[in-house]
Parts: sequence; structure tokens; C-alpha cells
Amino acid sequence: MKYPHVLPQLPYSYDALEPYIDKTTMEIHHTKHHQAYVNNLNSALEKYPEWQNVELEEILKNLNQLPEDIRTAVRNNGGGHYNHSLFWEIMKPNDRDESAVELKKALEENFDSFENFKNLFSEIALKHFGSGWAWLVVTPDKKLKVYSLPNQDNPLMNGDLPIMGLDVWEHAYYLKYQNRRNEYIQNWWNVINWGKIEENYKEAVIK
Ligand code: MN3
Repeated sequence: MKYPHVLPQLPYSYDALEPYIDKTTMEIHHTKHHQAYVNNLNSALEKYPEWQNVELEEILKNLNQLPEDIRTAVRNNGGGHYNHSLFWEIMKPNDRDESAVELKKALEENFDSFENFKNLFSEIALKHFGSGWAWLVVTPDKKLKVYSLPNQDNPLMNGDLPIMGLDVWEHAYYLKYQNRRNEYIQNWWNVINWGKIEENYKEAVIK
């Protein structure tokens, strides 16, 4: 993804993740929140042509090299654009297929069992204080790891590769779930696109 950044199309309709994620939330999240990150990222990069040809992934890995006056804007809005682009892709309606065999094997090896992984990820997402994301990442030594980060920060900024992320900003769930973040998290497991996450995993381990 490079400047000028554009809002990616959702790979499904706004109501496709019902009843777990409601249509209105999806529509506002995509057309208002994500669009705002895209617009603000473009305005930040507008006056620095030398950064316009750099892949967003590379920019996020090297934030300290950015001109200081746009560093925070790019961290927040570049992070927001990257995170949401990943988020839409790792969801899909009712994924009941038992694919992603390699990923699930790796999750079992790293977290003892698939259930343990789910519980750990859910707990980290639940306990994250304030706005942020829960992440499943591949570390430089090719291990799988789970942690949360504040705001729109991204594992790329830590040298890890994100393969799955859960948005726990209130804008992601408040209309339907209000303060019940745990219910949102538990329901979210019904709309995971395991095939896409496995694809991300395979790409990350060969990088
Ligand atoms: Mn969001």
C-alpha cells in the first residue's frame, strides 16, 4: 500500500457478519473511521514526496526516520489504515471449514492447544485498558506470540509481523455491545477467516 492511499473495498457486504457484528457498526467503522485514517495519512504524506513511494509496511517499521512533524500523524493514521485493512480481510461470514491445518498445528505447538490460544487471545483483548488492538504475531525467530498494543500501534513497529488483529476500540463494538467487550470478543470467533490468517502466517515465516 502506497500513497495516495485509498479505502479498500470490504470483501463482503456490511451486513455479512450479522448477527455477531452489526451492519451499522461495520458501515460506520469502514466509511467513517477507516476513511478518516486514509485521509489523514494522505495529508501527512502530501508534503513529503520522498516518502510517497515507500510501502506503508516499511514506513511503519521505520517511524523514527520520518520527519518529526508528521511522525505522530503517520503512526496513528498509517497504523489505523494498515490495521483496519488487515482486520477486514481476516474476517468472513461463518467460516466453518476446517482449513488452516498448518496454522492450527503451529498454534497448538506454541500455545499447547488451540483452545489455550483462543483463551489467551481473548483474555488479552478483554484486559487491554482503553483503545487498542490484540495481536497474533510472528516474531523474528518465527515464533507465534500474542499481545496487545495501544491506539493504532502495530506489531511492525516492534519488529514483529502481524497476522491477526482484533480491534477493541469502543467504535468497533459499542453500538451493539455497549460496555460488554467480552461478549463482542466471544462472538468475534464466529467470523474469523482462518484461511486468510494461515496465508498471512505462511508469508510471515518465509520473510
Ligand atoms: Mn477501528
